[in-house]
Amino acid sequence: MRIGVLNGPNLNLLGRREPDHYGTQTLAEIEALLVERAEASAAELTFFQSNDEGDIVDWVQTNADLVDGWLVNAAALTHTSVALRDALAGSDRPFVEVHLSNIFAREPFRHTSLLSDLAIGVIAGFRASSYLFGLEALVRVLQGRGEAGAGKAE
Ligand code: CA2
Repeated sequence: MRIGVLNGPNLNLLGRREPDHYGTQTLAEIEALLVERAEASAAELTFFQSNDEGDIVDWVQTNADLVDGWLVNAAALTHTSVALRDALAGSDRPFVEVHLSNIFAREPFRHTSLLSDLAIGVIAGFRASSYLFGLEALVRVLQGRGEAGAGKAE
């Protein structure tokens, strides 16, 4: 099983600023935790982070046929990007949307996600653990062991 792990703009800065919202772990540390967890499920992870919306859309298009599903923290693009929404929908692969912070406890503009109704599920607010919970949920669904809301991208 292969899973694409996508991180959007500014997440390369994790661990250096805004720990109250995003925790203290760096993106590299979170990726290492995910690799460790994925090994137990015999899942292979492919990581990508970019600050560029076009590069992210290109990466989804290029990898769609190579992965079974996506773990997505689109960061600010969550709230703005029809292009990423369309790319994920077009990939025909299920995805779990994750957020470090609880976006519903923050500014109103973060309460709207252009991705959530396509996702098989959404996990927000558990800092780095959101990724681990998201991976666990995605693996269970891909293995046919878990139930999920019918994500329209599936
Ligand atoms: O809570 C999340 O995971 C977010 O996706 C993070 C995004 C934010 O725009 C979303 O509303 C919620 C922002 C990521 C920015 O990350 C930084 C990390 C350290 C320093 C500055 C920004």
